[in-house]
Amino acid sequence: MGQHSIYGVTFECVQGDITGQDDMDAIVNAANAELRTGGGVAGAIHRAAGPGLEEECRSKAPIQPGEAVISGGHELPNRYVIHCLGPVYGIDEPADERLADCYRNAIALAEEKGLRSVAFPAISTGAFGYPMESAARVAMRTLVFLAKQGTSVEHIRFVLFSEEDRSIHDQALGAMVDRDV
Ligand code: AR6
Repeated sequence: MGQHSIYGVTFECVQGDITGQDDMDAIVNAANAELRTGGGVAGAIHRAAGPGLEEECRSKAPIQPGEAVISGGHELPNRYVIHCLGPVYGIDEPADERLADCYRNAIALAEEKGLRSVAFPAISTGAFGYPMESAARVAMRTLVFLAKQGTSVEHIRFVLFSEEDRSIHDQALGAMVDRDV
């Protein structure tokens, strides 16, 4: 529980809403290929950001599974939104690689912009059907590996809707601590 410092990066898992992360430089969107509003995370982010977000994203779409693009935060409290298209479970294969690509590409964009803090939702685990435990393991494995390699991002927060999902992510993170990845 709480925060873990792993290879110099602070990791944490909290229960909450991805649009309420005022102290983070960027939040990540579990986007659709067209980068439009939708249900779940994408709906919440576009509602909170206002219509300017969809407008800015129009020229960047469509994106492929595993890809990430970055936009301004508009009316959100965050400077940037990083939009990731997760794999549709059972369709976009190999699912674990496409999901790992999302996390790798999101961090690469954050590094390009010199961002220090990024908040992620559990990409692909809602409408796209990725089982929560496996998705959490892929996410943590990928991000801890990036931390080990060295990243300018200092703070990574997972924001999960339910306490159960938070606990699943916290356990997946805990399993990576002290493990040689
Ligand atoms: N804050 C944090 N987590 C949330 C929030 C929120 N406001 N809302 C939902 N979740 P999803 P996907 C959780 O469906 O599976 C959209 O319609 C949710 O419980 O947002 O990648 C897009 O338009 C789940 O665990 O993303 C795409 O078409 C997780 O966030 C498609 O869904 C991801 O759920 C993307 O599907």
